[in-house]
Amino acid sequence: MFNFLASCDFLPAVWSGAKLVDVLELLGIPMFNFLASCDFLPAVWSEAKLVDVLELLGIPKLTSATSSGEKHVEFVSIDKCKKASIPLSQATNPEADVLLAYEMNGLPLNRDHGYPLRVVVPGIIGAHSVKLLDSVNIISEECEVGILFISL
Ligand SMILES: Nc1nc2c(c(=O)[nH]1)N[C@H]1C(S)=C(S)[C@@H](COP(=O)(O)O)O[C@H]1N2
Ligand SMILES: [Mo]
Repeated sequence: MFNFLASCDFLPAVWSGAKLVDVLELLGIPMFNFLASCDFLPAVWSEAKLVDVLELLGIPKLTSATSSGEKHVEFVSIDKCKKASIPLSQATNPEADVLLAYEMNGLPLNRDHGYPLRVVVPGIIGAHSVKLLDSVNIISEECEVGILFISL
């Protein structure tokens, strides 16, 4: 056991390195301005909630399967390069807050962030948040998260 643990690299690590904040200070970049110019900070979205859109289309809140047995919601990008799916139960759960967003921080989405419309799925890896959204499909089997070609 001792040797096994010693050879693992998924245990908490002790790093040697410089702190980003110190490097920025040395370069004379005040941290506040640096942060203010970043767009990887939490964003404020203008959006429709996917749960409400699905409800308008006849799929009620907290549905885990349709009458014909579909259990997943698939998102496909305009260029067809990107697709991903989430469980229907998540898509129809108001507390899961899955968004169809058209503005970020009060401005229309730029191309990099998915103009004209993108999905935002909180709580799971970004690959599910399909940008440049083209279609939303109700499907039977979970779709493979796919970058079919290099997109953004
Ligand atoms: N159309 C499209 N959507 C996409 C991607 C992509 O390559 N193409 N990348 C995904 C991945 S892997 C991530 S992490 C997020 C990043 O989006 P953001 O940084 O603009 O929020 O977008 C997702 N949506
Ligand atoms: Mo990603």
